[in-house]
Amino acid sequence: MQDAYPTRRGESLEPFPRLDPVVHSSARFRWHGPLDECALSRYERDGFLWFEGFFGRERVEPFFDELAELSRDAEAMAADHVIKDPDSGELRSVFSMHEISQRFSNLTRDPRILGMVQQLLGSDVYIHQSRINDKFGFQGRGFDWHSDFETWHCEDGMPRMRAVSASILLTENNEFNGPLMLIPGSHQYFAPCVDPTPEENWKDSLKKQRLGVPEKSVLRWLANRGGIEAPKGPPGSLLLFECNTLHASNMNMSPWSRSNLFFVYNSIENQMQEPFGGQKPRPDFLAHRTDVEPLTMRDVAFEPVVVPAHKHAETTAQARQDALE
Ligand code: 6CS
Ligand code: FE
Repeated sequence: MQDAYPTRRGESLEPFPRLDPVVHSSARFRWHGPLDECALSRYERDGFLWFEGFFGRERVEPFFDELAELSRDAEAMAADHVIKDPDSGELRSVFSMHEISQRFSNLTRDPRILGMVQQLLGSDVYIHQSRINDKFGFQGRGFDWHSDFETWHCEDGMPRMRAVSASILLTENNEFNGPLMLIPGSHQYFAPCVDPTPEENWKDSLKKQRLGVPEKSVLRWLANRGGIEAPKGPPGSLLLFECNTLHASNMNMSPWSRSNLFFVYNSIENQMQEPFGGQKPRPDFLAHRTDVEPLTMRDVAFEPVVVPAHKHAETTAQARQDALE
């Protein structure tokens, strides 16, 4: 089979410009969504859009509480889709939250988020993967540089770059607790990786990623062109990022936890095939491939978006207060 995005072939391959559009415009979706032309072209240029305070803090608190409840449930914590830190045993990621919880499922169909995602992907969409990444105070480990698309293409068989991640902050992200870092413009290139993927790589990679990290010379070249940005803000802030945008995060050196929720939306026209790396497909909780249905907007009245005028010092103080309670 011809592979548009060869990677992990055991040899060093040059990066090359992406073969897919960034905004997959279609007349039906392009002109009927919340994003204006200015936002669409910013996304096209940078590979992400940041909305500080998109939801109010009180709107996302129940999601964090539900996660805290889950972490106290020994049986739930033993499930395959719950990933723990190999050193501390603390929660690192929980996958498939939208299948476990109605509250999370409803949020995937929030009309404002879904409206933007459909506009970017130019079609109906479904959830390819959902997860919470948790970094506890003083110990939460980081994630090395990677493009999610590179993994999803190689390990799950995602054919083209036509997916977008929505990351909703459940706790404040600040410069101390390991916020996500992105390389603006990096989504314009596909950076093939070298080492081949062993079977069941996901059992290790979700704890500590070794494969799927581009070569340092390529990372240097892309970061020198686009710089590095780390959006920071209060709980309820939203980051939309293109599936091929390179990102990473540092360890959490602060006492405050950093919890981010991710919904990965994929175009209904870009469903999984056989993994391009040649291994067995990963489980459905990592890459949804069975009974895929397009999402429909949640049938509720629009809740007004209240954007509080948070100042950084106030939110940091609030995070400190939350940690003490
Ligand atoms: O293996 C995966 O699907 C993923 N791994 C990383 C490091 N980021 C995105 C995704 O959850
Ligand atoms: Fe990632």
